[in-house]
Amino acid sequence: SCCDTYWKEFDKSCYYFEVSQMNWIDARLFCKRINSDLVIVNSEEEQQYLQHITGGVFYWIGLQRLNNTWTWVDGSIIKESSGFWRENEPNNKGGKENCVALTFKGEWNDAPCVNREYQPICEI
Ligand code: 2F8
Ligand code: CA
Repeated sequence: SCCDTYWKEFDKSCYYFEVSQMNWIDARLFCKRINSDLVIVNSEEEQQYLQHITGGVFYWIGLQRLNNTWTWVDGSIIKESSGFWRENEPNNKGGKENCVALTFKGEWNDAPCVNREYQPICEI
């Protein structure tokens, strides 16, 4: 167990589940201030780990739509079809849903990057 106090370990990563809510931009800054970034979900196993631990709470993850492309905070991109989306998502409701959150069941939803406050999950 290499993770610092208050961090949780899974498959060589450490995760910090922050309890205060903020918009996606501030969530990313929050993670950076503690030497991490918003979580990148690289596998079904990681998705399931997050899904188990986050039940009932909405959290930001490190995925955003940039130039119509789903882009992780490390710059890597994914096909929309490879995500763990909630049914009928992403729907870009209102035309401004460019950031991604885990819903209360841990599935992904596109949501507005500002004027919407969820808790950050940071990963190192
Ligand atoms: O029904 C799904 C829909 O729910 C909300 O809109 C009513 C979400 N809005 C926000 O999170 C701001 C939508 O993103 C979501 O698609
Ligand atoms: Ca949506």
